[in-house]
Amino acid sequence: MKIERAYTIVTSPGRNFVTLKIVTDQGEYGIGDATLNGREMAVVAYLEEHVIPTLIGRDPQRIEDIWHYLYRGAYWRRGPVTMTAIAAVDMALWDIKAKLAGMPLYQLLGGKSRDRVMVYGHATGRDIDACLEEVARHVDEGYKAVRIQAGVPGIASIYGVAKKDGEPYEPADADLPAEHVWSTSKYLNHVPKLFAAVRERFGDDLHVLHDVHHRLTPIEAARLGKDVEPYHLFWLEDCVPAENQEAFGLIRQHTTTPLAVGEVFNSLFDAKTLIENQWIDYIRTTLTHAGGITHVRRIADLAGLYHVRTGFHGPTDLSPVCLGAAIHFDTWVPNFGIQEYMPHTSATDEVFPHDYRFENGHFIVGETPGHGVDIDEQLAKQYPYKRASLPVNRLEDGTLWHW
Ligand code: EZ4
Ligand code: CO
Repeated sequence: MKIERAYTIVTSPGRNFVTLKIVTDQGEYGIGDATLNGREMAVVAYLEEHVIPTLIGRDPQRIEDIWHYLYRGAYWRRGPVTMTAIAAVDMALWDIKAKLAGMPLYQLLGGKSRDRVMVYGHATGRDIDACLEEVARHVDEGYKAVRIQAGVPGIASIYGVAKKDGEPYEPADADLPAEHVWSTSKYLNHVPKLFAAVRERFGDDLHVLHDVHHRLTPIEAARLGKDVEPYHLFWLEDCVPAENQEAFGLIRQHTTTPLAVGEVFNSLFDAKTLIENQWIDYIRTTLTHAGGITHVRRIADLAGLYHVRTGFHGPTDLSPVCLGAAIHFDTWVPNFGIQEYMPHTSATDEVFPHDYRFENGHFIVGETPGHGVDIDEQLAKQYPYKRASLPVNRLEDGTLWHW
């Protein structure tokens, strides 16, 4: 069996998605998600110019060999563009292998470790009261876990909170980056009040999460972790940027609030020190941004040795292809923690037909051979690519900060 063709499909049903389709000489095909939010066309160029020409004629069943060919063989290792491109190939090849076996992907990985996959949804509001209403809506919809982000008095716009209620908080169509202004002190004073109000209204059982989006220094993160300890967070996410993995050692000495990190990681080596020192509790790196199933399962296996569990990134800037494959992985992986879930627009769901389903705060994996997600290429053509940028952040004095 040989790979006969491979090509990228770029579509924007609400936001940009890059999909790689690999077709064999026997007519079977697989698809992989190659979406790197805000840098989509860099991955398309990498795939088209440097990856696809090397795939033609190879045996699609040799996933491991192709992975190492693309990783070692590039000479230039790691990096989000490279690892997203490799991930798309890997995901498409696992899709093909599972289809050839006539099995849903989770069976090839080792079968079910659980019947359903707990997810967390996003509750956001411009102030605490609006936020509590959003939490209540999620509880009514069956969610057992909710990420909670509220506007902070004195800060005009903040990560995770839309300008108007009901709108997406990340503009998917900003041609050039918007600029936000950030105040650490106002934020640090406000967040404990938010979680006090959440526990007061919803009691102890709801799992609550919070994303700092890399905005603090280690000692500030240590303070926040301590201040929210009474409210028992499921996790505090990305409390500092993690290029310096040792920073987490300092935070860990100060707080028992569980720590999650890794949505921007692209390699095991981004997480190795964090995991081996038991400085984190959840690793967020999902399939699309870190070399696909082949690499992320190595991360998960290392994590498992140190009681670190998975909590995959699942925003709407990853396509249903990534989410579907992730749900298979979540169903299998022994050290599963939780799966992030931001519902895609109905236009996105129509372009990417899939067999996973949301039920009572959990995902239920599908039984279709492969990863269970397809792409309607005709429909995809109706949604042309449009350049989109994430915002940037500045401190009140103008210093460029982490967004
Ligand atoms: O800002 O995926 O936890 N989720 C997040 C996301 C990220 C986007 C960046 O592309 O932090 O909303
Ligand atoms: Co995040």
